[in-house]
Amino acid sequence: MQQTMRWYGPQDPVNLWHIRQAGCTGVVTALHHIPVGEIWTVAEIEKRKAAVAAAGLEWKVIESLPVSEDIKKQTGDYLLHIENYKQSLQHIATCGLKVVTYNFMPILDWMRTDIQYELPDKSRALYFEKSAFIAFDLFLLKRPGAEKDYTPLEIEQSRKRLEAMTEQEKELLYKNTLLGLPGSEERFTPEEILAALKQYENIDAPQLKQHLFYFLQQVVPVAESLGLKMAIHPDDPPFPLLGLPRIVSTEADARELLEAAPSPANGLCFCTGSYGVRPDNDLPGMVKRLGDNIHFIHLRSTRRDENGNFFEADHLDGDVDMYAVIREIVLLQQRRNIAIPMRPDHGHQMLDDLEKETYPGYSGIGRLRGLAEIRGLELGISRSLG
Ligand code: DNO
Repeated sequence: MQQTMRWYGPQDPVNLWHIRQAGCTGVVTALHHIPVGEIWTVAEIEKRKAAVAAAGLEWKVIESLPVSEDIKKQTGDYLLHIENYKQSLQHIATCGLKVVTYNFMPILDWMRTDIQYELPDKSRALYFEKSAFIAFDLFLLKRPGAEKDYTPLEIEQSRKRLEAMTEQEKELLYKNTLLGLPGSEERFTPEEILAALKQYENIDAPQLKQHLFYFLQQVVPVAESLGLKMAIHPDDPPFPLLGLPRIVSTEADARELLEAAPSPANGLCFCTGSYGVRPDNDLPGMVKRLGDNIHFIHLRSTRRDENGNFFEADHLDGDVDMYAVIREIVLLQQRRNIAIPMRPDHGHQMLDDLEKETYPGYSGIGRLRGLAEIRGLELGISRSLG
């Protein structure tokens, strides 16, 4: 695999030299300052490319060229936004970049209830606690109609969970869940999120899928003609939240979206941390079966419990069989005769990370540990396979 780390840009406390010292040859980054729906200009792309090159690194993957809410809902300016998206792809290709990641999750990207969950060794991880999330939805956000999404037992457990929380803990839960888009410090206000949720009232999963397929049918031929590869990130976590449809959670979902616009340019960002939360996703099998369309890889593992909670485990621990996944990736790369770009997705806050303020999940040392372990595992597997 081509080893990279995510870099949020010049203000990221984990700088390009740190990333290079971790053993990466490239980075994954995006122009977070350009509003979603607008065109990425050649000048702005070149500027970021030059900043990366100045540290002896290469900009390997765009993560993300975001898809606007209008495109997801097919409202307002969506046709203009699709044209702008095509224009951005053109500029990206002009600058020599090859892989573009995006997602189709309504309103929110990833969701956790705790971004500083303390593990027994006192390092910190991201955590999704089901009762806390339900408590947030029912009693803090007070989403209209939320009760019908939960069983009486779940509601009872979440009420107890809320009663056990201090005011400060409630405040923190609120902040964590409304974190919004990665790369921005902005959070939604409750009024904003309730208004945004209301707009999805009449969009169910089949409808949202049609919107995704339309988007792909518009954009994929352009990407193909430009020699670009698109890579859709799965839902994180891979199940519906806040009554919103989630449509990229399983192997069947992935297959369906690939079939909606068949092309080598229509591909996946294979995120083991997201797909791996569901026990019914067979990750090594997915690499084997969908491998031709995997253009980017996020490696991370989660550990779930019987109550529907999960935390981000060490990269080689948790529920993901990382050995089996990487073995399939090595075989895939041999078959396709390529090295697929990867990044260690997230990492714990550990050692000096604990004193620093970094983007949630994007600590320097925690990711370095994950990357080092994965790199060793890949080398060992490649050598033993010959
Ligand atoms: C979280 C990331 C996601 C991902 C987007 C891609 O840490 O993996 O936010 O970047 O979903 O569009």
